[in-house]
Amino acid sequence: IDLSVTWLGQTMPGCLYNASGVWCREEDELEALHASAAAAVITKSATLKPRDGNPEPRYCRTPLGSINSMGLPNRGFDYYLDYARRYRYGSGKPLFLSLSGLSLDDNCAMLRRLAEEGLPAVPEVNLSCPNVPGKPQLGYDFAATAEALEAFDAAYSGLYGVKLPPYFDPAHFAAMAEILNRHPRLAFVTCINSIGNGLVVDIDSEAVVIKPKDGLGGLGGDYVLPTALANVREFFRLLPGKDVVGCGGVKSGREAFMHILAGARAVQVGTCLYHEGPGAFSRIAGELAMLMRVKGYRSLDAFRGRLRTL
Ligand code: RRO
Repeated sequence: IDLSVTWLGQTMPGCLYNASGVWCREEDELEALHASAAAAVITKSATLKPRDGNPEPRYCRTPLGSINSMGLPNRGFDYYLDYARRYRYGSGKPLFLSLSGLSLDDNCAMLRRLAEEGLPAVPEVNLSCPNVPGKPQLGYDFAATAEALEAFDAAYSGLYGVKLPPYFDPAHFAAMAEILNRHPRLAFVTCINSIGNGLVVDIDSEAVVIKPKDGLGGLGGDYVLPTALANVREFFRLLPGKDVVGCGGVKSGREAFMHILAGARAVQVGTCLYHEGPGAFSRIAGELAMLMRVKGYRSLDAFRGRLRTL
């Protein structure tokens, strides 16, 4: 069974890697991902300057997934750029750099720095952080997203991707797709970031479970799988010639299969990785290969995007 994926002008050894934010803030975590069965590595969303993030508790596991309001804690762009300079690209595992500037200027400054270095690392610009108080998610402001993509094109000359928030209405899928399709070097979209500003309530304490924003935070895990699949399938249909990376609710080979059937080129793992650690990648890849064997599929191309309708 062949789980390899060819995209962005290269072939990676599998289809699974981490969702940005999980197991990727520190170099030792990134190295553990690289040493695992993950097929690629993406760094924690970087801001120009290092950030401590929001007050704790800011992450909570729940029976159906997770809620977080980390608030973009990260080592700052220079730290991840330095990691990218030393990264072993020859391993065949691509390195993605997630960028989440606090302003359009910051995002463009990071993209220009990356372009100057001429590294093979690929930027995934995060248009969907739900957790910085006072900063709305860029991906829900269509005019601002259109303006941002124009500026990214001017700042960066290579292929790049964006991390999108979940959308919930066909009119929004269509409007965002029309904007994304104006940009040929926008090679992929990652769907989805966490479902923003959910509220988890603990009955015993009669309280919220995380401190920032009076308990509001981004949902991940089982809560988000159907929303993630809808976003993957709709953008797969609406963005011909671009790739869709599936992210949301993947905890076994079954959900990875669903994402690929819906059109995903590659699949990211967030909440499950947070709870299980990098050993999750070999387990999920083995389960996916077993499911494919039972179904008679020998490659991902044999079923990608072939989801049937009734
Ligand atoms: O750091 C965070 O709070 C965070 C970010 Br930047 C993001 O994009 N998605 C998320 O769930 N948390």
